[in-house]
Amino acid sequence: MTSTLESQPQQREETREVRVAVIGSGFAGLGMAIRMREMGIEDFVVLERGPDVGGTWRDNTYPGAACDVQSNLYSFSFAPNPDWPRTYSEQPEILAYLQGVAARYDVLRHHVFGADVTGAQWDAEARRWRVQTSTGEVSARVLVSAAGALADPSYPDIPGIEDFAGTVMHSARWDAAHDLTGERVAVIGTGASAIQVVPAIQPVAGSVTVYQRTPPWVIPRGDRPTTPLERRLYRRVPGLQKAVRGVLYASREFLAVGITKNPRFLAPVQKLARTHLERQVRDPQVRATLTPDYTIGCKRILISNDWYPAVTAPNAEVVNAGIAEVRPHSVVTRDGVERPTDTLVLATGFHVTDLPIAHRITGKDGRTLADVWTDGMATNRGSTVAGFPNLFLLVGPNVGVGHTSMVYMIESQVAYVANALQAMDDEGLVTLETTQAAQDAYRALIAERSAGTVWLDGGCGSWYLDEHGHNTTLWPDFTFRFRRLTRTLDRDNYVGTTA
Ligand code: N01
Repeated sequence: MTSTLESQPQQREETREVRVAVIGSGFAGLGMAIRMREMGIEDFVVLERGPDVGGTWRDNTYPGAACDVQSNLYSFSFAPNPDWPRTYSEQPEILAYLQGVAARYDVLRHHVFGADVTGAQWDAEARRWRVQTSTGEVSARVLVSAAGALADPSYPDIPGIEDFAGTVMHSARWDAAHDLTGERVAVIGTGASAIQVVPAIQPVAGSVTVYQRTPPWVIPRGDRPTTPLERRLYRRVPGLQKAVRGVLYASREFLAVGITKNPRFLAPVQKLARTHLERQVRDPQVRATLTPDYTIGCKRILISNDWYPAVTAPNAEVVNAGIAEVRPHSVVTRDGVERPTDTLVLATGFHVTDLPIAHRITGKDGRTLADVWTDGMATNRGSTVAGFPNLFLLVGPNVGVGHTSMVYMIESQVAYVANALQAMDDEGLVTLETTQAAQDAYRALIAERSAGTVWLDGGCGSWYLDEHGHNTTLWPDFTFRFRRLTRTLDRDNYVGTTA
């Protein structure tokens, strides 16, 4: 489905006016679009830089890409899918699910694909957001950024990497046309993406060398195909699937106790991970290389049954000497060893604490979000920022979760933004802006709850923490507490103006 903006990108000169512009069409942008339609709001546009919906699930097509949260939980609560083929779905099924939801809830006609948002400024006179995109300009009363935290790949700054003569692929920008059969592949990184891609490519590659900076803790993956009986039952008795979802939610929330309250409660999980490693890796030296020296949960807990078998296969090797440089046909480690290499796979993560979209959104006083966040990302409820009227962030600062489904957090935030839109309607408000005091109080709450979490005390460095060592990415508590905080609009924390 196309829109005027999309179909006439060159000819269009006038600015399209909408009530709400949403940036991004992943889980968050779609959830927001669906919710607005439910509220009777049709005057909105979703600006999506890619060619399709799906966000990270459209972009991450590397072999083995899958979700490490069960699909019965990692899906919209209002759109259960009785037909998930596996308990933990793979990327193509999740993308198909999102495409199906977008079609079913009829939000595609609100989309402009190929619309990369290059800038957005608050126009104080018009009291609107002026949004520039690669397909034209939009003027919106309200701007919702659902651009995602795992949207922009982070490329490592390794000497010589730009002169590498072979193929270089980031895990989030996979080139499916490139055949790895028989190649000498170097994988940089051992995070959630690497532990999925390595087992998928190791059987076909000539060799795989994994350059590890920090070993991850890995626990078994309880994945299995769903049975026809299960699927039939879910179709006939939707309440059953809902109950399963509830059980999954509750069991995962137990992890929040250890992660955010007292890391001692993580001891059994760490024991499980250690046993998993010991069972799958016999060689004591390799085992030592693969054993983390920090508390489990400090970095994301990874789940895999085939990571250890893959990295200990005869054609694989884990190297933790550190990369000194990349040469046109090889990788050289700090111990002086040079390994001939055909393809470099960069499983090196994303820009999370330095969100690129933050450089593009300019508030009331002419400063961008990045400018006002130089000493760390701060918001009210992960959703609004003082000095940025009528701007809402989805999957913004301190909304991330490592132990459960991001979709739960997204739905909490979407409800919050919906309440804000409703309040604007009810009170006839033209602008709504959170106060600095509310933002400071929320920041203090995040700092207080982050103290004692395994992310700060677990003995590791991670992208969860910003350059000042503060947690600006994850929600440091039970997720139901975030839902409670965002269930209604904290109206006292906002200043509204009428026409
Ligand atoms: O990225 P990461 P990811 N030289 O940042 C290493 C989600 N996700 O794409 O740990 C050498 O976690 C870095 O080393 P270190 C999920 O939220 C979900 O894997 O910093 N190495 C690390 O090992 C996840 O948390 C699923 O020492 C360098 C790796 O690269 C998030 O995406 C699946 C380096 C980066 O790990 C990101 O995961 C996949 C350098 N210069 C991803 N720079 C699901 O299943 C970085 N590294 C839902």
